[in-house]
Amino acid sequence: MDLQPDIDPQETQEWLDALDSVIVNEGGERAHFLLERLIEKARRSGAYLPYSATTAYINTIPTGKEERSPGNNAIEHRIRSYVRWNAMAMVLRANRNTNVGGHIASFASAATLYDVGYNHFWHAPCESHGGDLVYIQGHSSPGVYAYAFLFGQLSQEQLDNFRQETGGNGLSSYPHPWLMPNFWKFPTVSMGLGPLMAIYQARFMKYLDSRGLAHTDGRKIWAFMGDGEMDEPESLGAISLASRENLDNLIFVVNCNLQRLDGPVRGNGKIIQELEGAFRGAGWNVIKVIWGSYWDPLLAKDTKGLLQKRMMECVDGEYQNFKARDGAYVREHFFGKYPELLEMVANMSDDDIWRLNRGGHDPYKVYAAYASAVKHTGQPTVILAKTIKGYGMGEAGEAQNITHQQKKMGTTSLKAFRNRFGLEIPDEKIDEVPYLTLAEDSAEFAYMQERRKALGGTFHSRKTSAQALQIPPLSAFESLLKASGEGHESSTTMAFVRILNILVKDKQIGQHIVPIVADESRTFGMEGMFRQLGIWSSVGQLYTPQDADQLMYYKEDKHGQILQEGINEAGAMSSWIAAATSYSTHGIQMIPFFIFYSMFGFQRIGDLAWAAGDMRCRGFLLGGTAGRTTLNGEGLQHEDGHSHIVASTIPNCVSYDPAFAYELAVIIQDGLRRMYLEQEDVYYYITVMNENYSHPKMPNGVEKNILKGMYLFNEGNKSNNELRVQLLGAGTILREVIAAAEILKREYNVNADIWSVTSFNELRREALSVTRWNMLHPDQPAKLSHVENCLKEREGPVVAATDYMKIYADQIREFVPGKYRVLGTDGFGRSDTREKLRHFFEVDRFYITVAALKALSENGKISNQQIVNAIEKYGIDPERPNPAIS
Ligand SMILES: Cc1ncc(C[n+]2csc(CCOP(=O)(O)OP(=O)(O)O)c2C)c(N)n1
Ligand SMILES: [Mg+2]
Repeated sequence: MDLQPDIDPQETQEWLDALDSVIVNEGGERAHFLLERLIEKARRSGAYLPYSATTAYINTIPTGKEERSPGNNAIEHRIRSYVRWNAMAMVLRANRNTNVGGHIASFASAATLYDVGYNHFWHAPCESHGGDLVYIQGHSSPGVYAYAFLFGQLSQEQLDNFRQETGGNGLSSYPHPWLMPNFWKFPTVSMGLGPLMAIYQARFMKYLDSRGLAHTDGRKIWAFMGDGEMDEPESLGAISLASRENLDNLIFVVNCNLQRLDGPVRGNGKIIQELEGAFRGAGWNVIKVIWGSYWDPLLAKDTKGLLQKRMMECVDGEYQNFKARDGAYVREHFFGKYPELLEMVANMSDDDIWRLNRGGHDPYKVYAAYASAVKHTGQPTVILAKTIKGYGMGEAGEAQNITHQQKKMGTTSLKAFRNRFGLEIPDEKIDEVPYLTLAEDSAEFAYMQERRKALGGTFHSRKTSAQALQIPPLSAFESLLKASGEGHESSTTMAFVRILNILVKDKQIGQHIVPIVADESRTFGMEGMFRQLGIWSSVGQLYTPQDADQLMYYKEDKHGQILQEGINEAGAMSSWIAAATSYSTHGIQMIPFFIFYSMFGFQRIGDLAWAAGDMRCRGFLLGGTAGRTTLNGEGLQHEDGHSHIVASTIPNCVSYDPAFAYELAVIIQDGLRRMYLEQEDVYYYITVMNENYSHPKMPNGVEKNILKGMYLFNEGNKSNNELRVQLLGAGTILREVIAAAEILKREYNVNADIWSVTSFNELRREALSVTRWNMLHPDQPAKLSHVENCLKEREGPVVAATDYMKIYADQIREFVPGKYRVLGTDGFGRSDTREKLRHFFEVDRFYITVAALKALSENGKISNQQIVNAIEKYGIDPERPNPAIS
């Protein structure tokens, strides 16, 4: 907002003098109060004063209010310079012989931001402190490795194996707990996920605390991110939740180096001002760290505000350009705009002007910002630190548009880098780009050790397990293992809610259960849990709920157990991730169950689900109202026929599509055992449906095969001279398979063995691993996969039908002996009754019957005329359009 020109400077000065006197005599807070009153008065009197969420383009913390670092700045500078060099060296060395990539410029701009944290702020978990959690910006990883190397945590061999992991002892390109489980905690390199997950992590810490499960007081979440990264909707999408929930345990540090990959972030504007407005408007505490200490004397001289004006009017594209040039250029193009400013710097050399530093490179300014952030209460804090991308790279990339991708530096640039940071590397060695180490008896090494000791020890480490939980036996779910009985029809979603009810009441693990919903509790029939468990709220319930007089009223509670995330799948998933990694970050295993509309699961938040695998999450995801034809009325955007296919792409996600209540009970009980007793790093995706039907009693001895993915549900009549087929069904479509078996028997004298396939995904994984073993062990007796074991002695062609795309059942084709036909629901969903949808998508009992007859005819057992007759009899139009593309 541009103000009018000053029409009466004398009057202005009187007001400013009055304000000065208040600040000096009564303090800044009083001045703030008076200004607020003046603004309010002006507004009430009719003046138009638009709201402005931004402040001048200067540091938020005035020089006089900066808390001084107690550290030894000379030593810290040397350590930081070593880290800078080594971070650059590892990338250059890795790319000499291989072409594995890596980034220099990002960490070069962020080195001070990390260094001040390591030396003064970030606690490792120890007796007196639960430990801070730091989300490192993904492609700044070389700097983290370089620090850990200097500290003595990583070896030179590991550094030389940067991005070369397959031989072991390598370092992953970015933070990946899957690849470095003792080192990295948070996968952040998919931009936007770090900020989002950090917010929910901070909130989950408060949840654990208020439920009395962990003491998280004093622990902070620090999340580092790039200014370009802030364009991801995920980065800013949850910031209002952070302020609404008063997450004063959360600190964002946005490294505003003004550049992203291709060029400037806001060449024509100012990213720091834009972010200041967004965060302040959302209710955050904003600390801008724009200018370094060398600017302080100039700003002190700027009594007329002309320097500030110039600072404000200059756009980021220019600021970037200045730092790719030199002092003379800055004099001419920055100060040169106004003669008074040129005068201001007249007695400074070009080198002096070049030395005018940016806030994010000034350890004093960074320290002051961090010190202020950790003390701030009632709000989350964002630190907007202005830096230079590729700082120190000189002509090889500093502040240049190409810098992000630069992985090579010539001798001249290396020498300039060395000289700039005062490193002692002889000229003849420079081209080797040797790693710099600290002698164990050096002051720097001792300083690093002392600093970390004072902050609880080695910073980069990750816990891989916590105390095992005592898991209820399958008999705890006895009511689900019995037949539901005629007239007691229910859905697998209802079965799930019953299981959840049993679990929350369990004496051993009940408190560890975290039910998570994204505003769909009523959809899944879980509203009874509101009253019983309470919805967690940091402030309790400040109102009388509308349904207070009802048994199952909407109860919010400080000690509530349910996380009701609103219409926010990404946020709910982030909460789930925080809970699912609680064993590692908080030393207590939590058991999250996130139930969501399956269509808005993997498809919507697939990248978080992938990160959850990387992060070694343990927990349950429930895709509710699943199945393309089972969710009948909701149509194209809701009917999911592919979430299992996406789930199968995540290596440690175990997925099931159960049909009956007892299958669900067996799967969840075993999941609990694997994840919380054995502490396997897997997570579960289970689809549950909303179709009501009666559930049979669990056949004897099928538990193991339910878990393997396939078991014999019903064996057809054994008769040598009759025809036979093998029918495979999954989820609700198993019931169509059962009906088809009856038709086949009744009308065509075909006997069918019926198999319930709880997971085609698990079947394929197991079969592939058997095939692999057989290939690598040709001299040993071949093993058989579970699919082969089930079907090898069975007679007749095999027909499978599911409520998912055909490729779901198709994936075991290689292991099915003989002829194999699959039916599935390829295509866009649409609204109608289940019956009509199943007919439309060609997965109902009649199509299964026709598919079986066709398979038998190809084996020469049934005449084509019989199939033609069947098609006609079931009202199938052979010329109808293919539903997969209609
Ligand atoms: C979701 C996603 N999209 C794209 C990328 C590729 N990428 C890696 S770094 C980068 C630029 C980052 O710029 P910025 O956030 O400003 O970080 P800086 O390197 O400048 O610190 C991009 C586009 C990614 N990692 N994640
Ligand atoms: Mg950037």
